[in-house]
Amino acid sequence: MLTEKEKWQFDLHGYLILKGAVPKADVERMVELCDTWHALDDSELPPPLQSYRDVNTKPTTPRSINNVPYADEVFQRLVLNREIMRVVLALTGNSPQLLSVALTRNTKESDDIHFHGGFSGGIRNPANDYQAADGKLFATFLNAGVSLVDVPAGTGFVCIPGSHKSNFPKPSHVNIYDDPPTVVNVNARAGDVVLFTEALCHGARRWTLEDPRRTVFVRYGTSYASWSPGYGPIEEHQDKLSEEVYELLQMAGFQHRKRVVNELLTEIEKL
Ligand SMILES: O=C(O)CCC(=O)C(=O)O
Repeated sequence: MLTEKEKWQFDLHGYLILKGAVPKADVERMVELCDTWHALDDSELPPPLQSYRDVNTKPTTPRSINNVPYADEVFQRLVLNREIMRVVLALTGNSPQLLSVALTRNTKESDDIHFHGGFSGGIRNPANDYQAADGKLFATFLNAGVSLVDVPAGTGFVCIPGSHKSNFPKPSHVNIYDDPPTVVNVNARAGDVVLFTEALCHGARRWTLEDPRRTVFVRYGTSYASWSPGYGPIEEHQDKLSEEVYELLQMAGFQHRKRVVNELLTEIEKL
């Protein structure tokens, strides 16, 4: 499922770039929906869409609209994207759970996002863990950052490569505007995916273009290590989801193999 080179890269850096993983037509549709919904107040969004933070009280926090797969099938296709799922299945030992899908917009006025993730006081958090052994990688909390626009150098996603394995606290002077090799700024193009473990220390530089940055952050965990009671399908809106997406959103025991996983594995093996 992962090539030897991908395993080496992910283990070394804590992220992979999946170039052109999302079809152009889907990217265009997601941009259209992003612009439509972000023009609305929270009270006007089609249920169960909801902002992560209220724009009226936090106007400079980049606004993320959650639950978007319930409102359009393009996001249901995205969460089952074969390239993304090829990596997610390999990293979760074929036991994934879709945790959240956030359609995010950053403008020139949006705050930058300081480093978070990475070293958490020396104790590994089982809900945000990373390990490698026996030729396999394992991560319990993943984020697929799907870029819907071209991101120029100097803006957007930044991380400290390798920090997912760090055992020492980051010096306080290291910040998101530092240079390589400590800090790397990933310049994705529209349709590219930056897939990283949330154990990686990461953040985002301020957006500098007039045209907003639009990104979908699709978060996955292991189906048996969910750490928030807020996760799982929203039962009263179940009819808006395909069976596959509904099952992907569900918690499941360690030994339970989801049907959607078997379907994906069969399809991926044919590729
Ligand atoms: O905007 C970005 O690329 C970073 C987002 C981020 O920090 C997060 O999703 O936790």
